[in-house]
Amino acid sequence: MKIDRVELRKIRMELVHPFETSFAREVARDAMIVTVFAEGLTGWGETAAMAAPLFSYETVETCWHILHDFLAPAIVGQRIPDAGSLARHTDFVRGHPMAKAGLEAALWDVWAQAAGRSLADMLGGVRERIDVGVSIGIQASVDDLLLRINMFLEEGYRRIKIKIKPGWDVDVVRTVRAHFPDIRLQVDANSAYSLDDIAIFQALDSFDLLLIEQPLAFDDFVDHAELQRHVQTPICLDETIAGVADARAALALESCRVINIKPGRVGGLRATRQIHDLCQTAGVPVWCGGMLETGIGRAANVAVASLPNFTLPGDLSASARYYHEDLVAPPFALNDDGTMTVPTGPGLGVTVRQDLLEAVTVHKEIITGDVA
Ligand code: OSB
Ligand code: MG
Repeated sequence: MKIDRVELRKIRMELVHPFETSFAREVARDAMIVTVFAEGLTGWGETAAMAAPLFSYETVETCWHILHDFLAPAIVGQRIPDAGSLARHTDFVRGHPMAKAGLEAALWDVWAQAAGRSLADMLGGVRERIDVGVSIGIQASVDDLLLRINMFLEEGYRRIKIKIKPGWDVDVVRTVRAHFPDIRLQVDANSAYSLDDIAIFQALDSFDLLLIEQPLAFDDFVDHAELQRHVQTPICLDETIAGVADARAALALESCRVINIKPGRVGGLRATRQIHDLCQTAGVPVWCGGMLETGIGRAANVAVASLPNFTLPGDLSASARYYHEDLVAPPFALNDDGTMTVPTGPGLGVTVRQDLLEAVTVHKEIITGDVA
C-alpha cells in the first residue's frame, strides 16, 4: 500500500459520567485520531494517551509531536504492505508506543479493507462474540458504588472492575462482595501502593477476586514479583507492560499471572499479537483493557479480544457507557446475553461519523509529504 497522506487531529469528547482513578478525575476525554489515506482507502486509528502524563509519560501533545514531526513524515509516500514493514519505518523513534499504536491502527484498517477482511479475521480472531466487563471509577460513597454496580449488572455486564486507592480498598471490596456474592469481580489500583502495603493485598485474598491490577509502581517488575509470592490472587499488570520486551520481562520474573493488553499502550496490534502469543505459550491468560476509547479505538480493541488467549472479559463496554454519541455507526452495544459482537465488515467494520468527528475536533493537520 502506498501511503498518500496522513491526517492528524486532536479531539475532545465529554464523558457521560466522570471517571475517577487513583491518579485523576476525568470529565472529558482528550485524544488523537489518525487517518491514513492509501490507494483510495481511508483507515482510522486512535491514540490512547490522555491529556496529562498520569497513566504513562505520553500525552496527547507528545503524541502530536511524535506523529506530526517524525512518524507521519517517515511513512508518507512509502509503500507499506504490512506491520513488519511499518515497524522498519518507525522503529527509529525510541519509545512513544501510544503514538506508534495510533498510526499502526489506521494502517491495519487500510490493510484489512484492501484484503476485504475484518480486522479480527486479519489478526487471527476466533470468536464472534466476546465477554465484556465494565470498569467503575472511585465514587463519592460506597452506596453510590453499589448503585452503579447494580445498574451495570442490570444492563448485562458480567464482570465488574472497581478502582481502588489507599483508604478506598479492603472495606469497600468487603461491602461489594457482601452485596454481590457471586459476581466476577476484580480491582485496579493504578500504581497507588508500595510493598509496605502487602497486608492490604493479603486481606483482599478473602474476596475471591479474579485479579488485582497494577498494585505497585508503573515501571516496576521486581516488587510485583515479590508481592505475587505473598498473595493468592493473581496479580495483573497494566501500566508496566509498555511493549513486548516488558511482557517478556514480566513473564521471566513472574511479576504477574495475568496481563492486561491494551493495544494502544503496548505499541499496537502487532505487539499485541506478539504479547498474546508469548503469554499463551507461558500459560498466562490475557484480557483487553481500555482507555475510555471512542468507537474508533474500541473497534480495534474488540477485534483483538477475539483472539484465542483473551480468555478473561475485557474493559470493553458499550459506547453509551462512555459517550452521549460515539464516533462510529453502529455504536457498540451489549447483546442480551451480556456479550459484544465482533464486527465482521472489512477493516474496523464500523463507519466513522465524520460530521460528529468534525464537531469534536479541536485541531487538525494533513501531512502530505510535499515540502511546504
Ligand atoms: O487503568 O485500566 C485502566 C481508563 C483510563 C486509564 C486507565 C484505565 C482505565 C480504565 C477504563 O480502567 C477502561 C475502559 O472502560 O476503557
Ligand atoms: Mg488499569
